[in-house]
Amino acid sequence: MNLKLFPLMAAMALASCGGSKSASDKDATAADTITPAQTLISQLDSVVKSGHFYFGHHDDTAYGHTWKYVEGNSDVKAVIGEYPGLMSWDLGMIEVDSAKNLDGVPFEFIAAEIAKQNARGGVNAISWHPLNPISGGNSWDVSTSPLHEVATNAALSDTLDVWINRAATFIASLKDAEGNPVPVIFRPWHENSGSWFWWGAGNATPDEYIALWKRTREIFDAKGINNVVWAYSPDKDLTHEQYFLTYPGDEYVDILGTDIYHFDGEKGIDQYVSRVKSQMPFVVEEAKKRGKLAALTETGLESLGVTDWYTSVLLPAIEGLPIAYVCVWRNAIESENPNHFYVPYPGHPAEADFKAFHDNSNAVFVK
Ligand code: BMA
Repeated sequence: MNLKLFPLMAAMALASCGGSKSASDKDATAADTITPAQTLISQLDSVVKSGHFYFGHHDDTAYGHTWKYVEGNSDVKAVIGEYPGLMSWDLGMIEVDSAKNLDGVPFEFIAAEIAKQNARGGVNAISWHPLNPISGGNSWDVSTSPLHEVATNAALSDTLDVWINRAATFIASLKDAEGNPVPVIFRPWHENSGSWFWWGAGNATPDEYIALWKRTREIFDAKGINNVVWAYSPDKDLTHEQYFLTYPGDEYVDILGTDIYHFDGEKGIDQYVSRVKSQMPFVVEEAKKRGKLAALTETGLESLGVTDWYTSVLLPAIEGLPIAYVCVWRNAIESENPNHFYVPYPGHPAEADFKAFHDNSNAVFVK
């Protein structure tokens, strides 16, 4: 399904469909209250109201199973002829002023691809896997727990502020060909209900996590950044209470998300479907009550050993759920990580099913 640009809703309607308030919103006069972020919220909302959802893929145009940095390439496009409606990117390493992110993708390239995807009428989402600010290890280094210390460690607090500022500066710099800000979904501090990241459960109390989120938001707001749609995305197997234990609050969040992956191939089908079906309905319900959007912010089956995964597992799992998008993770290059891919590439046995998913579902792709 390709729906070109969804017509943007009338200016006044935008204000009523969510959009957590930023400092710049508060300062704006009535005539210019429609921020780029609100425009994107409206675009996502229109898709949901029409019964569709954006299909997303991480690092889609950066590299694929057999190629790297080939202008215009995309494994999604190679299989179905269109780009994913949403592209996801990661800021990991921007905090230390690196020119490339943790997977080797240059930030200049990311900025250019974000502009191209925006010009196609597509959407961009940004995650962030920053280093551990005490150990200098990666996001998965939980040998130290920075958030237990940040309130009493001024140097650490300063480092965190500098790091968040660098992420904010990059996002503020995202512009289209005319120099207008490009709105993006920003999904920091994700999967925090698990204990694998230094900001996750076990390494931070709920209060410490919420303080981190607020700190992040305050730094962005102080810079007057108005092109960010904020997504909260804890992981799987959460009760309603657990999901909201670390929720920063309606003022800080625009999208209620969840990351749920499919593990264990054929054997794991029932478990995956039941994980989605036990969590997404209350997420969708709460989003609706709060005037927010909902999304399956990360999902997928690595290697697609279940070759009809898209139509026989994913679609039944999300059936009837009004969600703005579903994003699968990256297709790493074969020579570096042969089994790490989430969309089929040409010649893979899941190709025909992915085409059927494109042709027959309400997933949105872009030309
Ligand atoms: C993980 C894997 C890693 C990657 C990280 C950040 O899920 O794909 O190889 O470095 O995401 O993109």
